[in-house]
Amino acid sequence: MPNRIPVVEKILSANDRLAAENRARFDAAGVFAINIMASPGAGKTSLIEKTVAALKDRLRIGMINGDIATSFDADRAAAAGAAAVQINTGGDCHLDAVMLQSALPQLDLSALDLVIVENVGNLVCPAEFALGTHKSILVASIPEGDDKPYKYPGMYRGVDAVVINKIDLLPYVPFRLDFFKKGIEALNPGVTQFELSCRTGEGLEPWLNWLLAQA
Ligand SMILES: Nc1nc2c(ncn2[C@@H]2O[C@H](COP(=O)(O)OP(=O)(O)OP(=O)(O)O)[C@@H](O)[C@H]2O)c(=O)[nH]1
Ligand SMILES: [Mg+2]
Repeated sequence: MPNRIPVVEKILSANDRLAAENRARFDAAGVFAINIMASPGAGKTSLIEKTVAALKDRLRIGMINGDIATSFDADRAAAAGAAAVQINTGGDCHLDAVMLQSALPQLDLSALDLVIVENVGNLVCPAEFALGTHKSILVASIPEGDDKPYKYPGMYRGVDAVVINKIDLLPYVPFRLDFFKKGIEALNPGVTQFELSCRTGEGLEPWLNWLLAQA
């Protein structure tokens, strides 16, 4: 009997294959796409509103919002000046590549430079599903508490940038910024970080400049 050489082939999951197709569509259209993830209420839509308002004269921006129900956030992004599409997951706690794929035909990618995807508010599941976007951004916020990197490591590990929002609340909420950042550093060394307030506008400039440079 001949010796057998086992060939271990990495078989892409169905989601990863579809994510690659989404990426190819973005690339073919020359669109830079980001996936914004966070716990509920961290300020994903607020950050998108501020970003669209600040950059809409320089970039043509589309937004795809994933929520279990309502179109509130897509309406907010549209009011800020983005071409906005709503995906209602009907209970699913995250977006996946097939949901994004089915939403893409509703956006004219050839008329856009930047697509911002707002994922479902959740600090666990969205990290596990690639969408095909170029960068993943995690929005953290002061009222969530400074222990979150330690308790939700999967989310902090895989992202390209962390936005720490609601710094205007630092005087009112116990939050050890150094402890929080130490946790991020342990999971994702050297990851790009921003400290800002969507409410006051403080710290938004470095985030906008980074995004412009990426896009
Ligand atoms: N104090 C303060 N409040 C903020 C800031 N950014 C957002 N908020 C408030 O936080 C709440 C949630 O903001 P959203 O932008 O809706 O948060 P989200 O992450 O999109 O929420 P979901 O989509 O429901 O998960 C709103 O009441 C915002 O006004 C900030 O920088 N400072
Ligand atoms: Mg939102």
